[in-house]
Amino acid sequence: MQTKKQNKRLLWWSIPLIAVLGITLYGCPSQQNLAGSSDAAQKVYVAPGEHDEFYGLFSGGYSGQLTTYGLPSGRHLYTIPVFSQAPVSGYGYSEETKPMLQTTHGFIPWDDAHHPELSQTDGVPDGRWVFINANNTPRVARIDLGNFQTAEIIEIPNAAGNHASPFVTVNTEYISAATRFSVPMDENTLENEDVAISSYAENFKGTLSFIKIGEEGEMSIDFQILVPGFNYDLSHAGKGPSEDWAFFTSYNTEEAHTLLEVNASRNDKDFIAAVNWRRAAELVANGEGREIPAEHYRNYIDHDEHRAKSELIETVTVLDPTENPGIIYYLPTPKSPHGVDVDPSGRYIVGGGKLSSVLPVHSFEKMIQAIENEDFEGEVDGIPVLNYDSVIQAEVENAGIGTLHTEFDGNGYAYTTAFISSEIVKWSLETFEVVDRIDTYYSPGHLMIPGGDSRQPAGKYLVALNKITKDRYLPTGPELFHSAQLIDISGDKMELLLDFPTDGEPHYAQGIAADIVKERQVRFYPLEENNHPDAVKSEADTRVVREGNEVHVYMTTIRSHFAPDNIEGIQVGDKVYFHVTNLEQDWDVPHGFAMLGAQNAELLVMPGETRTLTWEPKKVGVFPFYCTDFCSALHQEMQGYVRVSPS
Ligand code: CUK
Ligand code: CUA
Repeated sequence: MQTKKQNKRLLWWSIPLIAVLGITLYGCPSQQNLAGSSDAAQKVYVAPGEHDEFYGLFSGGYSGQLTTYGLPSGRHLYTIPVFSQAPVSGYGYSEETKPMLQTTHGFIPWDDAHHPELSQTDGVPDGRWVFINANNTPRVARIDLGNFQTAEIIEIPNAAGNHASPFVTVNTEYISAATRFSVPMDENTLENEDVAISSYAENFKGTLSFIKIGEEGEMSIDFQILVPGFNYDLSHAGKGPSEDWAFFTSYNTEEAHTLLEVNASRNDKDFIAAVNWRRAAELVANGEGREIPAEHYRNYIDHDEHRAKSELIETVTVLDPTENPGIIYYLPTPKSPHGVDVDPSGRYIVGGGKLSSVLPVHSFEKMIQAIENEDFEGEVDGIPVLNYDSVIQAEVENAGIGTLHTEFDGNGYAYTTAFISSEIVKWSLETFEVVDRIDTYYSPGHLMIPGGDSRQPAGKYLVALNKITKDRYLPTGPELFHSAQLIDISGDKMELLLDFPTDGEPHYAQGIAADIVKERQVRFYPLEENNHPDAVKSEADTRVVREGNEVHVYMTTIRSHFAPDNIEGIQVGDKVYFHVTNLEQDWDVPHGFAMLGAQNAELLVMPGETRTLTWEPKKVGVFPFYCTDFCSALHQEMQGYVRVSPS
């Protein structure tokens, strides 16, 4: 999926396609659904004080964050800052969190986050972490679901745009990444080169990356596979029989570099790349592949010091398929596929044919046979292309127009979004026939069933993540929040239950039973475990220290005062560091810190943590600071002054 604007363009030029197919655009936008019955209301009602059954973890798209909703209520619970600065908490502003946003392009305070993916154990979401990709400056983040905070971000070198990411293998051995845009790469170093864009076909290349996940979740790029200069779109790892494999869609196999909406839609078929990651990993472990210079940052929370640190990594290992046969094969797949989804049994690989009239379903078993029989219809840059007729299991007919993504209910059915015909289509994994369809409002991109891309879906609810909102809510000017729709899939017929607005542009989402995540929750950080070098553990230790032009204020907060609360001896031209330690040892008692004229944001300091805000006073006078979070009846009294004198 592209941006709203690009989608509308896709919609626009796809109209002739619809006519050609002789299918009318149904789901007329003005038609109302029957949701709103007391039955639907009953199903989404979560009484005051009660908890939702599922956590929904939604990507924020161009907000760069990850938002959390309760399901079935659709209540917005929390927003986790990931790739974008968040003034609300000081993420990306405080000295402790700034290193998270470090890249080889410098400090990047924004990105476009598309796909959250839960860690899995034995193919089932385990509630430890959720990963999410940065599409613009290629990165992947890991969020700890114990505290709902970003714990780590790794940059992906030799890539431009990271869209097909970060999908997990069955035991979270690896997560995937891939370049969305191919770029010119030097033959030996893979460094981006200064060449004519028209030399695309000759010079541009792509990479697929496999990021290894350690015991504690630490991320490292184990290897990259060099691939032809297509666009790589989505991925999913296999499971069960296919668990050693991962699948990536590619479009623009035409290798066009201009007006892709026409020039990259010429080929009858593009490819799903099937990668034997297990074999590739073994090759790398045995010393195969080439280690090349490829600087990239790994930013992580140092749990001892409770703050982020940046580490520059200098190399990466690259596997060239021509030198390492057997690690990658192409499955021809009709017309610019978008999503690629593997059913819970691991037997079927479903492509999303954006411009295709049928939904292609490949068979893993047939794929393995075709590889063994060398049943190839050709090769591209040394990568064998399997024979379409030999690997295809079924072409689902009448699955809607503009099919994008598929999830599964674990009861033998698949659900596919159709962007152009604006509907969700339910089909059988046995007969490959459509059994039900429901209109969505409007134009769904991804959909989500809790566990719906795992071995064990909870086939109760489905969330449609719609790209276009129009008239669904009270109008808010030209910009409307995107709309999610909750659909009951527990019966034979899908039933629309609820609309709820979302923040940013949620592309994909994940859902997980609330109990699994609830168990892991941290309520505060023990003060005795805070080894931040600028922490103070009691008011007796608070102090102001001058080092040349730098002034360090070691402060504490506790209901309802700062220590110290009056600070003198600051001069214009100083750089003041407020190191604020929250002494509270209780759940849900952060204190805030805001300084008049501070050039960045506030701080929101969690109980037991230390956060640092800098301030460069420009004027002489006495300036107040205060707590921004209503923490007690005397919150309004929680204030202080800084006196600034001439230098
Ligand atoms: S998505 Cu990223 S452009 Cu279909 Cu996974 Cu929307
Ligand atoms: Cu502390 Cu308000």
